[in-house]
Amino acid sequence: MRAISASDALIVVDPQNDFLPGGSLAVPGGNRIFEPINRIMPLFSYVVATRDWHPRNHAYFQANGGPWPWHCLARTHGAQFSPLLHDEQIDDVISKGTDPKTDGYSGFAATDLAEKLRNHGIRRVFVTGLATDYCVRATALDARDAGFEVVVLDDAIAGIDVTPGDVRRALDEMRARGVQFAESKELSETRV
Ligand code: VGL
Ligand code: ZN
Repeated sequence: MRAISASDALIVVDPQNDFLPGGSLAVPGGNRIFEPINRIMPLFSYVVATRDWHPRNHAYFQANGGPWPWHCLARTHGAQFSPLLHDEQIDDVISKGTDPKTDGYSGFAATDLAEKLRNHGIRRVFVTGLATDYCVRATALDARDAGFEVVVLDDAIAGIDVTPGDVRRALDEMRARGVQFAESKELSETRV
């Protein structure tokens, strides 16, 4: 069991309509993340959600010569959080991918996420959300680089696997960089 305390934060990466079934860049089985995320949110005193929040001229859209179909255009329905998420439990929302030239995969890229976590006295982050092989991977690795202990919750992530094996490789890379893995059911309240 892992007891959750006030120095732990939950990070929910990109739980947005466009990354879910029916969305323009749907992650297969993406809705699996919501049951565990909604169940564990009450254990945390600080919950942050990131959102992909792209301008139309973002270089990573196919229309602009990049790899991805349109997704998460700022202020559109596709960029909204899924109605399956209990979003009243989110303390802060971090918009990323707003710079047209950089991928914006990581919740730490050109945002104040690290500063917000430090201001809340956070030392360990639990990472959940979409997609394992892009934004979850980048966010978990950057959290390590920023000096946080990082635990990715296996049952609260889902990946794209554009090239089969991408998810496997992302998990291996995270593990090699000191990211830990756990199941949401292993989390418990701190008992005093
Ligand atoms: C993501 C591809 C493009 C993600 C964002 O949230 O993992 N993937 N933009
Ligand atoms: Zn994106």
